[in-house]
Amino acid sequence: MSPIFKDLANAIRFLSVDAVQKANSGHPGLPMGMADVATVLFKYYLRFNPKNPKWINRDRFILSAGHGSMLLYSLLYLTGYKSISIKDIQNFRKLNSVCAGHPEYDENSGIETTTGPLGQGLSNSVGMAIAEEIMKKKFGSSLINHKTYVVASDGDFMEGISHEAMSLAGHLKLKNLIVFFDNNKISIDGSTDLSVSDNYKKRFESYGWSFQEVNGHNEKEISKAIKKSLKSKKPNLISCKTIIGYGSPNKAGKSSSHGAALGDVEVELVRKKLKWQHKPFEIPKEILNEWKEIGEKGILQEKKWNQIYNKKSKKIKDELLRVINNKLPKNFEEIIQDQKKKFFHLKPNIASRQSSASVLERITSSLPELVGGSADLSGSNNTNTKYSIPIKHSNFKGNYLHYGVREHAMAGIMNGMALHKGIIPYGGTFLVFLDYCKPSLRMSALMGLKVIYIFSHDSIGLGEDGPTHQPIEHLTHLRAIPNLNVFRPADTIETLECWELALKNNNTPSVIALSRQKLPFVTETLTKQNMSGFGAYDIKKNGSSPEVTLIASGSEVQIAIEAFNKLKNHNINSKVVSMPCQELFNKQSEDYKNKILEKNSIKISIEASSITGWEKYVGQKGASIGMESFGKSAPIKDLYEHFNLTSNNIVELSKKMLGK
Ligand SMILES: Cc1ncc(C[n+]2csc(CCOP(=O)(O)OP(=O)(O)O)c2C)c(N)n1
Repeated sequence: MSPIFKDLANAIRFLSVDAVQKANSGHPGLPMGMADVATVLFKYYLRFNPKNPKWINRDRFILSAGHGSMLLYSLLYLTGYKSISIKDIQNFRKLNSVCAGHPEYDENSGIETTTGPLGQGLSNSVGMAIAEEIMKKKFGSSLINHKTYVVASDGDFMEGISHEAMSLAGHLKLKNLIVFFDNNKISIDGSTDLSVSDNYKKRFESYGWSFQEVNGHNEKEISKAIKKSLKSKKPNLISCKTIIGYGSPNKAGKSSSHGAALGDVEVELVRKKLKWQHKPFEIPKEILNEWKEIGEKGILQEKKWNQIYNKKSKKIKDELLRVINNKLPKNFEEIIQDQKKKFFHLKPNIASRQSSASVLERITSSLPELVGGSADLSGSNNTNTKYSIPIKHSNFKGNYLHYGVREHAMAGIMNGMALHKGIIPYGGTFLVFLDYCKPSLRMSALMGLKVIYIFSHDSIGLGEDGPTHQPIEHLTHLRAIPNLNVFRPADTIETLECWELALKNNNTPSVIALSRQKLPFVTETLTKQNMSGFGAYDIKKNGSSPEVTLIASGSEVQIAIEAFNKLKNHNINSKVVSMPCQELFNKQSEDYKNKILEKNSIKISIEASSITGWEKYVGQKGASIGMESFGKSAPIKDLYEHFNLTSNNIVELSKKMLGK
């Protein structure tokens, strides 16, 4: 006899309860509450193939409420993903277990994104749904036609990012997005009545979503709602009235089931109440078989899709494979070299944000997978070009997203597009507004995604807008994030090189910090080699053993060069190192680093930013010129004088340090 629906759902409940009990930490409440919804989704609707977690046209399943990770691990194990065995589940939360405390993205595991910081998964799912629409337009609806399903909790919807992301999803009418709201009215502090009284129906309808409410423990109601969503012309919220910790006699409906093991005694009581007589981690054969059959349906689904794919032209097949495997077009190298020559010939004195626009203008038409955007600062970030076509709900053929003033959602959505595959997202705002998107940027780095952040107005050099708009500590913050390349190019050539590096790195996101103000062209020689790829290199050198080494980035390289010339007049041999990327420099050989940092010279760094972090390069005997306070509102020239970011200051300091 086939196991009844409740048995399938209870298999999730008990794997979760027992794994949390064994680890003596974790969150049993959510998996117990959402097991029925997940069972309906996986049993009847979700198109996925556990044998190939990377199948491009699979439906995506995102557990935005990442604390309920055991829900996801149970589903992946039960449906037959190789990545998660019963042993892994027994090792929940142990060192190196794939079943980590919160889901950690791995494209081979079925874990579609890293979640845990509430709200991130929701914004990722919007990015995935956008990516699906864009790719559908490009490759045709016979190849790309999947859904994005999400489980989100009260906490997800309290977070600001959810408002930004859901609003944009409504605006874009992302009909293939289906979000299950685990509406259990419980969060950590107790009842959600303590802190929220939103009318979710009105909230979502005002965004332009379709809203349905169901009993989250009623198979038929859940199924009916999903069926209706599949025909919707709008994004879908299915509010599932659930009981957190469902099945626990003493903890169901209470926050005590949210984030701690239930305890041996209570676990036994749950077993009695749900009539589950099996030992921990033991799933009866017929239940496991039925779950495996649910997973096996996907083999046929993918096979059918492969038949469609195989009938496509070679051009379409190759292009789809190229973009989903993150390979740049064959002529990319040529384009970069050609543009480099052009820049070198022209030697433009333009703001690096304009240089970035020139690079984009050159590469956009050859890189159809590039999808740009800005949080309402397109003209200032110079993120759009004459080849940028806005993406609208009526036209997903475009390559440019107007995110509106939604920096946080922009970053979360870019992560979602990169996770989906097939798209290289870049997006812009002012560097100072990093603070408004940092949680998602951190996730780009943690997941190792190719996401490119264009942060213009990168210093007090932006001038009159004043200290609210002038970044000070931001580069230091960024440089402290592991697996993130922070670029700050000095001129057009370096900007091109930094873009090249960002586009070639498939596992590390990039920030390209760009100036508002004009910068002189400083590159002395045309090289095929990407000099910025060394992180730092000599841009000027006087004599074989300089007494002073000046290290600068971006807009301050010109000041260092000015100082270099003045020092020459004082008979002091110096050199200038341009350091567009500290992270790449840190990875060079000791020999290279020693050569650039000139052991026997005194070292002075100059950057219109916090000096924190520069000690590493200038050493104890060195000095750093930078910002040690907030900026001020004034014309740029006055600001650089006021804050002593001048070549005269460098010269005086050098003389003093050399005792001359
Ligand atoms: C950004 C963020 N802030 C705080 C937390 C800590 N936290 C984890 S779950 C949670 C709220 C729990 O309530 P709910 O989202 O309703 O989940 P449920 O209790 O239903 O499982 C909080 C505050 C977090 N994970 N992410």
